[in-house]
Amino acid sequence: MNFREEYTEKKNQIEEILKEFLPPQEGYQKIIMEAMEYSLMAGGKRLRPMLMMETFHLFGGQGAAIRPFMAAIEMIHTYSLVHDDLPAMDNDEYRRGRKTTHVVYGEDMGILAGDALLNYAFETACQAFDREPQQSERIGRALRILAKKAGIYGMIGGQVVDVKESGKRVSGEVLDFIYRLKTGALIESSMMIGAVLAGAGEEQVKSVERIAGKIGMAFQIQDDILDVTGTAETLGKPVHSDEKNEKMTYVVWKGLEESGKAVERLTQEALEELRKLSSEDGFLRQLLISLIHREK
Ligand code: GRG
Repeated sequence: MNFREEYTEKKNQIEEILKEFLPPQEGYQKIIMEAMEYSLMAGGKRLRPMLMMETFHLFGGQGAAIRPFMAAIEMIHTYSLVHDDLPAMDNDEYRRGRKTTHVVYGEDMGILAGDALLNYAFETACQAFDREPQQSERIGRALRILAKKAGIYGMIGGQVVDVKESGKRVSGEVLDFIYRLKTGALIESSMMIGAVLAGAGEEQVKSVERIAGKIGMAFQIQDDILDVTGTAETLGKPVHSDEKNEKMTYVVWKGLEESGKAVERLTQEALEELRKLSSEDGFLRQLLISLIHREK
């Protein structure tokens, strides 16, 4: 199997896991379950659960505790996209190739669907306690990582500064802070949770956090590049959104060429550190390399 085939197979497995953990569509509040499914099952690269699963395997992880966490991280990621698309934020009409959640279900349900996905992510992750009660200590540590990296010291914190600084020419230091938190934190938590659930030691988890931090930064810079060079058809969302929202980006700061070099350099640094954890030239390495030249 080549890389593309393996990627598609793994992505399909993740889609099955997501379906397994979605709430049944019933009760007076049924509409919110529909909106949750609409946004969660809209496609997307499924990068975060994939990184989680691959890191879990890197450290020889076994057992079912990882599955609810894989669903949970994609729910949190999806909630962030749903809220980011709202009129009060980026006010975007398309995401993952289809109408955004608030456009289909109304702004009120768009807000609530995001809230619901965030809360349900933790309800889902807690199911790991039922599936692997003997792993409760690891599951507790994984939950702590998930909560922190999604919150004010992670993704939400980064988004706050991003929104607050829109339209201003921020310093490199602030831009770095925004990228590390807004995009990096969730990627860090994906890989760290995979490591923790597999029983990796403290130093190994720290190393995974550094690797994921670099990958997160590279991923966001590539996102900036694609916002300038990509097409709406390929990306499934509008292009030139940063310009529209007067966002200071790495591309605005350093230009396209330097930004491309930064993506390459950060990824190589991550791969170097990954080699110290495992010399295997497996799927995870190929996945990280594929992100350098991703087109969506
Ligand atoms: C609203 C609390 C809150 C946070 C929003 C993640 C985020 C912060 C905003 C979304 C917009 C954006 C540019 C985020 C940076 C991270 C990023 C590049 C997200 C897109 O992730 P992909 O490319 O999306 O993995 P798919 O659709 O493939 O899952």
